[in-house]
Amino acid sequence: MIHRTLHDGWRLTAVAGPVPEEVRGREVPAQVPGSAHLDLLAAGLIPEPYLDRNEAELAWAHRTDWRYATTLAAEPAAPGERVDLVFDGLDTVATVELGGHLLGEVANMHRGHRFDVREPLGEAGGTPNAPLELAVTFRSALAYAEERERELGARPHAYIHPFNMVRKMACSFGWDWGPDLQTAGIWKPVRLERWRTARLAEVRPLVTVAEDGTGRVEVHAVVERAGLGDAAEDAAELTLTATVDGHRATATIPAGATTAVATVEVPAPRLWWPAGYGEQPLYGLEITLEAAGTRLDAPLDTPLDMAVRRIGFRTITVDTTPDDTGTPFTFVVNGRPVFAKGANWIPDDHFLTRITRERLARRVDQALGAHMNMLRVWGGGIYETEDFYEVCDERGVLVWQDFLLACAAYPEEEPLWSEFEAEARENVARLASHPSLALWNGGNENLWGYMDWGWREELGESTWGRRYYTELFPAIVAELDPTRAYADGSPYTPRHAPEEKHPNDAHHGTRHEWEVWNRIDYTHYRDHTPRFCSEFGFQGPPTWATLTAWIHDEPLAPTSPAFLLHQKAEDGNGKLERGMAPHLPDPRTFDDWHWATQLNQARAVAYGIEHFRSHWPYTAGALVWQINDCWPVTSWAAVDSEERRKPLWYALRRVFAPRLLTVQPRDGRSTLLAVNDTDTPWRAELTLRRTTFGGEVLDGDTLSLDVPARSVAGFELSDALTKPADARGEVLVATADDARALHLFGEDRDLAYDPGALRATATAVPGGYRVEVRAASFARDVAILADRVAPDAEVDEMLVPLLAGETRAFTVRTGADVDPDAFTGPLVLRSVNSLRR
Ligand code: BMA
Repeated sequence: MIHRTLHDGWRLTAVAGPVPEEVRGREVPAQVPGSAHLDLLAAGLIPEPYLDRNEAELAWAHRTDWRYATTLAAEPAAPGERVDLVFDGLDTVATVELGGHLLGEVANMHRGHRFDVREPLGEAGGTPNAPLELAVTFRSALAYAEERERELGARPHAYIHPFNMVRKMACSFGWDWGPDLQTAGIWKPVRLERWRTARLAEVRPLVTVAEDGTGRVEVHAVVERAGLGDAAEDAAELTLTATVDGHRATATIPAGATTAVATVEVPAPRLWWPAGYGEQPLYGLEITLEAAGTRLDAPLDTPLDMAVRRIGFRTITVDTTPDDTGTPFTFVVNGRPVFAKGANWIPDDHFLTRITRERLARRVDQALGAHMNMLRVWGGGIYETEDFYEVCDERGVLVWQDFLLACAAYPEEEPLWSEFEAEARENVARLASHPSLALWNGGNENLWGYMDWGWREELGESTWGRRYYTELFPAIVAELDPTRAYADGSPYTPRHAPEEKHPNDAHHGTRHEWEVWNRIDYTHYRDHTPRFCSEFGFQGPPTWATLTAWIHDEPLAPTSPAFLLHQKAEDGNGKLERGMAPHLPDPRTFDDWHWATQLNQARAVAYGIEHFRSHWPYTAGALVWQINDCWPVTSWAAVDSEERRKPLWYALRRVFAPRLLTVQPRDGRSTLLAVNDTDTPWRAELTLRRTTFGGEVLDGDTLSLDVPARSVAGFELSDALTKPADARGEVLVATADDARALHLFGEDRDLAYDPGALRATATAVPGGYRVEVRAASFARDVAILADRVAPDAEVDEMLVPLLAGETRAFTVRTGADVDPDAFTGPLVLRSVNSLRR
């Protein structure tokens, strides 16, 4: 097998549609993999799409057709040789031509395409051909989707465009955190493959661990035979060999057959664990395909084809065995139930081809840094890349992968049915080797939409996707990767037909909590105790440096034009205001608004997580909506598009920490819950103090904490601790080791904080600055908004409570040389106290 990548010499032209004068007919150098917007940007023909209101100005591109072309000089196929042109991904509706031969028409960015190009390359032995033109012409995916909609009948979908009619990333067409910039391009590698006799068309390593600890790697291979009518070649007997850690297995593929399984057993391999449970040993797996017996035309040690994977030995199941109260949804890894601490994941840049492995690694490290052990790849994005999965394999982050359907009814008719089948088969096989892949899930909120959002009336007799969730996808997972758990959708109630039971029932399976944020206050997180909360979240603006780099409204305000274009949620600003009003003082300036909305986002989500974790093992997961952003925007993200951590990230690190203290109501009483998500008992002295903001201790208690591994213990608090003399000026503090819980007796907007509580000094240290902050009186959520001083500045800790008399040193890392006092200025050193009442 000879691979030759074809990434050079591409040119791009807009060939049809309402194209602006300066772009019309212009040929520009094109990057492959890449996308049309990025090529025009590089050529200086369009403005930066994410800046200010440029997104709106680029709407013409929705209806543009694009042509990518390059020249290909390649030898004709030799006798007995196959030559294929392989695209790993085309975005999306495309016609592929080589030397004037039409190779095919495609319409699915979530799968690859392979074309036999022997004919266009010319006769073997003939005169070497002149370079041929290789051209890929993309039609407007929107125009195509609208055509399918007219043909198949409209189906309900979120937002304005019928993304449910074409197999293109749903959020390409805009989302409530994403821009409506409809990309087109050769978005994954393209190459020429020359091969003989047979190639590995599919390799699926299914890895399990037997009861006795033996690792088993079943390598399922599908081969494609050259099929050149050469009887000897087609009848060749082939050998499949799989090697792991010096252990080898072979399987024979008899003449005419195209599948085989080689099973390697590895005695007592080291187990792969999620982060927080153990290590992530990875083993190399090599697979070769050889012609059995002697071949005269190839050296013996040259296989026909080969593949390598990195695998890990572990078992992962989801326990959905009904119990007294309903149906759990608990991930079990190597026999151990795991509380899934994590977040939902969206594409990390709207322009997918800019996302590097390094960027993904930094993002996954931020998830780990906040003590997460799971990411859910949401169904409106993509089947994530090898880079993403490898990074998660290495770090022990479990991945829940949605099939790509979100917030819409999907037709079950052609051409969609076959496309869904093809993409599902390809991606289930492609990702099978990854130890981090924990679950295949049918899609996002489609079962719920059908049940609750008026779709049924709108749909009448039309199909809506039911058979994808309940028939096609589970059958494909069972056939191609029976080692993986499958769920019909999120949210969903396991073991029930979609019409039978409410998919968002708190007693069964997964649940999304969106009443909080959309309609009710975040304290209502406590109204439900779900078995697994796979989505919940609250908006906040991006960090100051990100916001001001991309939005230049004068004056900058939540209602200024560019700011509003970067707030995509329905009534987003209204929900921010109403979400904050019961809790924090009304912000008087935009700076205060920015800080207060970020703080309220962190508070809201932390409130939910403390509640969910306190109910382990009944509740077995909390996945925040969302960890990342795909452009600069006000959103639910914890990390913004320029990779800066919002205050929410720091809150997540605290509430997802292995050991957590939290005060929760139990049977009408304030109770301290100690959550121990580690493998050792948590034995510590627990001190409880009710003090005035000024530091006078009014009541106290000391208990000895002894919480078994991976469990939660509750301690009822006495009235003396929980009944304040002056609700406006007292705080209850519980401390054990490095965990601390606070309990206030009112909302911040009503409390008597001292606005002058903090004194701070900053000094330069190697690599940045050290900021020492002392509280004369209780200060809540102390933060240094370092990016306001220098765009690269990052502080080590944020949202720290300081009791009267306490001092805390913060470290700011930055390459900038600034006046240290900048870090203690009124817009940088923040706390709840600094919000004027
Ligand atoms: C859920 C998600 C996304 C959406 C988010 C915030 O519906 O599945 O579709 O972005 O809520 O509204």
